[in-house]
Amino acid sequence: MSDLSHRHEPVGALLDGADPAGESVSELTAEQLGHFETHGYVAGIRILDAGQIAQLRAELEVLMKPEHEGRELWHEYHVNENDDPNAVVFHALGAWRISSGFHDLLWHSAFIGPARQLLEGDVRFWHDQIFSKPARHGGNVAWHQDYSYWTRTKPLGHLTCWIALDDATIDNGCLQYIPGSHRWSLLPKTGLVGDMDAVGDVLDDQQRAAMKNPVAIELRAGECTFHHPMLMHGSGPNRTDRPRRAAVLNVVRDGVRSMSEEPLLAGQPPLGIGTPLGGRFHPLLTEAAAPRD
Ligand SMILES: O=C(O)CCC(=O)C(=O)O
Repeated sequence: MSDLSHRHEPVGALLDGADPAGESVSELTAEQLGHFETHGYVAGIRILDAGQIAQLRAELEVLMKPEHEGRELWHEYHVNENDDPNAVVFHALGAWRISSGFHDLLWHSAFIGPARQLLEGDVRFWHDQIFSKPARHGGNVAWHQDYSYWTRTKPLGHLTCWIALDDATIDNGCLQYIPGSHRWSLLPKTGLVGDMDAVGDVLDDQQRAAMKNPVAIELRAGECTFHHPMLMHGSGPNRTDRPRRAAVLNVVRDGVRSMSEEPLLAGQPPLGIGTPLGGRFHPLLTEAAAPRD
């Protein structure tokens, strides 16, 4: 099994002839940028067409079987982040190293263009994630800020793109945001799964009041939402008959540095303190050239 992290350009057909309906764009409007600035997110951006969704779903089906080829390449692989078999959250980091569609997604102009605008600089890959909740017994992801998990990289210049591989609704556990919370200070980690409201213990009264007004980010399959690394977000359980699968791309503005002597992700060599993210595991992302014949 070859490790696709050696390849810093598309290797398969995911981006060939994409978007027959011409629905995806590679630039956000001033209004969308203003929404991100004010609320900490911008949602409902079409990024994948039906063929791309089908390819990624098929690849994910393979990746979710623990015995698949290339399994040694994951940075993290949790069949269930929870101990509770009735609240399953499949969560894994490193799909881009193993599976061509998840690899090529990084070079998708409909992702890189908006990411460059929101970061106001060149886009460098941090890591990817898969979050998948099965039908009927899918678990919740507790309220958190992404940057609580990333303080080993500085300065703050990070961005999350969450891509729906199924229609995501409040009923099957779509993302929920607390608009404006990206202006809060950094909170400690209080658990990724389990008690949804564990973060309540570390909030002040004003923040606790704001938590009463979450916004459900309902998306059609193939749409994405971008959120700020300090934005408070979480997602509820899935008790519906439909799965809720998502691919997540986490990127940084070029120049963000490692602040750790340890490897930033399991299975990587350490970058050392002060070294900008780069090299094989953190490529600079520029749009793929026009589709090949
Ligand atoms: O998919 C989910 O429910 C949670 C995703 C999340 O927390 C993230 O992408 O930062």
